[in-house]
Amino acid sequence: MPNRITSQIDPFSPEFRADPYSAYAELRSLGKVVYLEKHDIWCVHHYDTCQKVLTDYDTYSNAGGGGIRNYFKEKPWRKPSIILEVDPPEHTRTRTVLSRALSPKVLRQIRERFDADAARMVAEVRDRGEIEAVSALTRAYPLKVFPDSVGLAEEGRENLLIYGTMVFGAFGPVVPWYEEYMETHKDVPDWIVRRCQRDMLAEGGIGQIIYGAADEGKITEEEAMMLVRTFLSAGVDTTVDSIGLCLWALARHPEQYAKLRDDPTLARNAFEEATRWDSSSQSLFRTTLKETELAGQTIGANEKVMIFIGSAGRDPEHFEDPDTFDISRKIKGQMGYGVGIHGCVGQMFARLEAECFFQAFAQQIDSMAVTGPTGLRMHPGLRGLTTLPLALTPKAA
Ligand code: OVM
Repeated sequence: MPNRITSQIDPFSPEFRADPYSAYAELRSLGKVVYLEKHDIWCVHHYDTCQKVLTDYDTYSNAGGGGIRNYFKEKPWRKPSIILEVDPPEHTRTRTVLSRALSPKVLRQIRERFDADAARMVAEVRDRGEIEAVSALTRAYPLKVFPDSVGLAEEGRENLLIYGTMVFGAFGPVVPWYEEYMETHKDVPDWIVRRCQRDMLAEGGIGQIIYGAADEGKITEEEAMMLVRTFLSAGVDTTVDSIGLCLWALARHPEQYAKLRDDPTLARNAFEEATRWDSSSQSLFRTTLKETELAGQTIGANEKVMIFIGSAGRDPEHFEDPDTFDISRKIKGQMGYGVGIHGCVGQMFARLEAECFFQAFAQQIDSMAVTGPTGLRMHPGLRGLTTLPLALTPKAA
């Protein structure tokens, strides 16, 4: 193909994952649309083109699958999601049901429990000196409050994390570790689907709100099960990783954490800034339904496009001084949750969850320091930490 801009950058390589931001800067300097030869896919990495691709659903389809694998050519690993992996008009009905289940009214009722759980979990570690913050806090807290809100029993919740790795691992190319992982945990998908049934979900939870929509005839019983599956697929690892990355960012910027400590009401904005600066969701995929032109580049039909929303957050054409992490920045339209009709349906839930957590943290912790090497998880769908050794200094009682 003539005149196309190509790159050898491999977004699934360990080097890229260790430092995606210098790769993004290189891609942004190459041009608006780049062909990644290693994987035979197109990519966009500026704020404006990311937004363009994500909002033009007539051209850039979700039915081709949420990851690099093209469902128009290959069989999906599980039944495709009935909200993420469909286009309008099918998408509209299921999206409406999920939005209602996560409405402001529902969230207002959940807030109190988020606050209480966050305060309790921070109190449990505040005097311990040194902690491993992922297991003690940033994994433990979402793994408690999210399934509680859905109405899931306590037993076997660690399966949610295993399933999350299966779901987000499937976004990348097939690699040996993934195939082994799928084999080792082959009973987990059935466990998940069982938990999505009506009789497994506690009264008063958001799982039952979904089944309420089935009672009203808005969706079928089977669709209700599939929408609860969406909660269990997309609701845990995403927040584990984004809360973890935010805590890590704060720990590495003591002057920013001091602002939060002195004014815990900054918690929500701090999380918004962390989501712009280092989002757990770095990239999304679309599949072209027809030949199209984007920023002067012709893209054929049935091609995969990788959208680097993690790069959009660092685009100097949209954000002033984008590499600076500043929790009091006025942030407009950061794209860490995506944008358009497929923009994260749980984003208000995620923000609330994080706000309660960082508020509780800032109320109890005076300062913190990273005391050892951190680990980055290496599966392709999400960026996040495996370990974060932290020394905590509590506020004076
Ligand atoms: C779903 C699903 C799974 C993974 C991610 C996602 C980011 C949705 O099962 O619907 O949205």
